[in-house]
Amino acid sequence: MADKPLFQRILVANRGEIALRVIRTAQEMGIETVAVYSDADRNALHVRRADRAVRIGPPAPRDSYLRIDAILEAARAEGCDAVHPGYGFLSENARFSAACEEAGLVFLGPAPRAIAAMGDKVEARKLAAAAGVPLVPGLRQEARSDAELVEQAQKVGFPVMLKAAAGGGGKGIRIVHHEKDLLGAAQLARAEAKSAFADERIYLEKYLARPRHVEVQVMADRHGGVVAYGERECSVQRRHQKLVEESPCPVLTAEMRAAMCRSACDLARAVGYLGAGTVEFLWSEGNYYFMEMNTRLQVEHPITEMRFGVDLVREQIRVAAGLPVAPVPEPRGHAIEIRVNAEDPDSFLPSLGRISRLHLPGGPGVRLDSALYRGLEVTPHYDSMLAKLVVHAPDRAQAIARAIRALRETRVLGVATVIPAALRALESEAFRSGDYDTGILERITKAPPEPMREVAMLAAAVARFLNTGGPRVAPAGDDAAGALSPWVLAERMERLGRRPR
Ligand code: MV4
Repeated sequence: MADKPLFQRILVANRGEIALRVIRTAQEMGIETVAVYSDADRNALHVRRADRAVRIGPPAPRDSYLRIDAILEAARAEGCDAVHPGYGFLSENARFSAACEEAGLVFLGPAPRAIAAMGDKVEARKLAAAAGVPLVPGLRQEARSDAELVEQAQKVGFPVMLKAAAGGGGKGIRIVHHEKDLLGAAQLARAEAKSAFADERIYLEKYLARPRHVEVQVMADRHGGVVAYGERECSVQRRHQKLVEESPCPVLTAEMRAAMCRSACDLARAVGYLGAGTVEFLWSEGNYYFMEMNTRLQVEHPITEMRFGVDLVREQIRVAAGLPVAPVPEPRGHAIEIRVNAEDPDSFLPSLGRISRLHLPGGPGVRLDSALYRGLEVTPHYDSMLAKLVVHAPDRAQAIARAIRALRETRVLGVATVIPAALRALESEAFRSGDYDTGILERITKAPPEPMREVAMLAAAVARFLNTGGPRVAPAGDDAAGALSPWVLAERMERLGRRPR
């Protein structure tokens, strides 16, 4: 006989692949789920897979997935006892966490105070400093006067970076190379911060050239227990949108990893954290510096799950129910995640349309977290991420080979995806060497095309298309015959508005 479930019924306040992800774990734990959906998501998989589903409004997020009142009303009407916020939307909204608790619902995340403290980057910096976590040299406080700003900038030395206290994730940052530009930049930064966040406070840090983005996954329980599940390397990004993440970080020594994990746990303890969180660091020339803490489960959490053999959503549910966090298993092998976004692979601009054909990858060490189905309409209302491909292998080289193999198996027709860009990154010398930084994707994207190779591939594809007389369900094979296989050609023709054959 199974134990009594930890909760009766969880409301999943999200959509897409993360809503499905949460529903899956809840089902395994014998917990019922309630989905919420906007009119755009009537036919979505999260709606079909949940035990129940409640419409909360029109497509625009502010009219649906961001409506605290509508979501709490759905939870009340359906008799829920807990709420999972997923990521994005209301996941880092202190008012939502508070409103859940006030409505007698367990919020599967940290308390409002911890969310608010980490949402304020200046407050987070103060807490981190007090907990002995290394910071980028700079101001401990918000810059209260121009004189203070100039004095601090001179002390840490140019270039410096101005950041909005209420910012994060790349919003409201500015690099200043010369003292003569400092006060002008500060004025602009304040104005920008005021209009974007209704909070004009800014602070100053030494600018680190070509850092890596390395983050630590933590989990905290209600009894003072805090654990870390190693790190994730997230430097393969463009304009603060990550594309590929891996774990472990290829350049971390065991000592550095232990120190980062200890710092992350110290910060979590210092803010009285509960549940899953991520402490982001900048890594530069063998040193690490606190950047910010994200008070949610992150998109890239599956690479941690694969390497540690844990289910982080299960742990979130267990600690929220008052159980102590389970011991952390020994990590094994190497994991890589690729985000499958509906975007043009060159410009990274959103690509909209209906998924007309779909072939999803499988095989050893492959996990696909996806809400994709044939017929899905990709609309401009939500994030462009359609799915996440996650692979796990005994070592890094095998993980890269596996990721490339699985990406080549994947076929999404009807919208453009970033799969070609991800393949370019995985195949690049910079990525293979492990010696890369946050500029990697920009450098690869800017690299001049190889005309002869392009021509050769096109010629091979055209020849094959003419020979076969149309698309076949064929493996992509090698570059010349495969990267532009009949499937890919069919996709291109379809995008030109013509049906092949
Ligand atoms: C920095 C930095 C260099 N030096 N701070 C960008 C997002 C925001 N959370 C902080 N960011 C950065 N802060 C100092 N002192 C470089 C970045 C940065 C970055 C950081 C992580 C991942 C990608 C990035 C891309 C450009 C700049």
